[in-house]
Amino acid sequence: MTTAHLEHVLDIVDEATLDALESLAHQAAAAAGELLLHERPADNELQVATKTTPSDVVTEMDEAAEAVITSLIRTFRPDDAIVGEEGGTTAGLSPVRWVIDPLDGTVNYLYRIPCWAVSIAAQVLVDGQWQSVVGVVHSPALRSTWHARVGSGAFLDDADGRERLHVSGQTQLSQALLATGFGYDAARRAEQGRTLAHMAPRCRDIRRAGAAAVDLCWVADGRLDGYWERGIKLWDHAAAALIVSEAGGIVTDLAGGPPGPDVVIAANSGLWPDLVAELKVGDVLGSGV
Ligand code: LIP
Repeated sequence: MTTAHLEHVLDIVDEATLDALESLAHQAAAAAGELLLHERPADNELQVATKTTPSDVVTEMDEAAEAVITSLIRTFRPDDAIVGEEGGTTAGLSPVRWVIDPLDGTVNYLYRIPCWAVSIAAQVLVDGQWQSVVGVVHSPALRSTWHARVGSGAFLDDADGRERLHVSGQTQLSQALLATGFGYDAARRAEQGRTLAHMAPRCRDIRRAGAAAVDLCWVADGRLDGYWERGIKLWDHAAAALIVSEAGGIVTDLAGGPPGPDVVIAANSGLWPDLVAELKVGDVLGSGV
C-alpha cells in the first residue's frame, strides 16, 4: 500500500479507531473460538442443516459463534454495519463495516478435522470500495491466530510467540506449492476438477485444506506459495486477504482486480503472473477455475 493511500485511509479512520477495531476483532474472534472449541455438543446431538446443496452444511455452532461475535460488536460499536455468513447484512451509521465468517471450514469442523477458523474483518469505504483495515483469522484447533492492520504488517501468534509474516519467495510455478478448494455444487466441482488436472503437473504439488481463510493465511506465512479458488464468498477472504497483502503478497481476481466471486488468487508478485497465465489456460481447458 502506498503512503498516500494509507494516509487516505487514516483520514477516514484514525489510529485510535484502528486500535479499537483491532482490539475488538481479537476479542470477538477469541470468544467465538472458545465457544467452537469447548462448547460443541456430542456428534449425535450437534444440530446440522444444509444451505445451497446437501453437502453445504451449517451447524448450530456456526450460528452460535456468529451470535457471540455480533453481540460484542453491537455492544462496543453499535453504529457499525455487519455482513455475516449466517446472519446476513445489518446496515450501519458509521464508516465501518464488519465482515464475519464465524466458522470457515464448517465441513472440517463437522468431521473434527482441525483446519477451521473464525474470520473477522473490519472495513472502511475508501473511494467507493470497501477496504479491510483490520483482519483476524483465529484457529484455536491449530493454536494459531493470523492478524494484520493496514499499513502495520501481518503477524502469526502461536505457541512460539509472535512472528512477522512474509510471503514465500518462490517465483517458479513448477516448484510452487499451491492450494485450492472446491464448491458445494457437483457441476462446479467437475469444472474445478478439470482445472486441477491442468494445474497439478505444472506445479510442485497441490493441497486442499478445506478452509479458504487458512489457505490464504498459509500463503501469508509462506507455508504455501500460492492459492486459487473459484466461488468463495467475501467473508471467506475479507480478513485473510489483508493478511496476505500486509505480508507482501497480492490477492486478486483473474484480471488482476480485487478478489471476487469468480475467483480469488493469492501469491507473491513474482509467482502471480505465471500462476494466473496457467489458470487462464486451465480455465479454458476446464471451463471453470
Ligand atoms: C469453505 C471454504 C473452502 C471451500 C469450501 C467452503 P465454509 O467455506 O473456506 O475454501 O473450498 O467449499 O466454501 O463453507 O466452510 O464457510
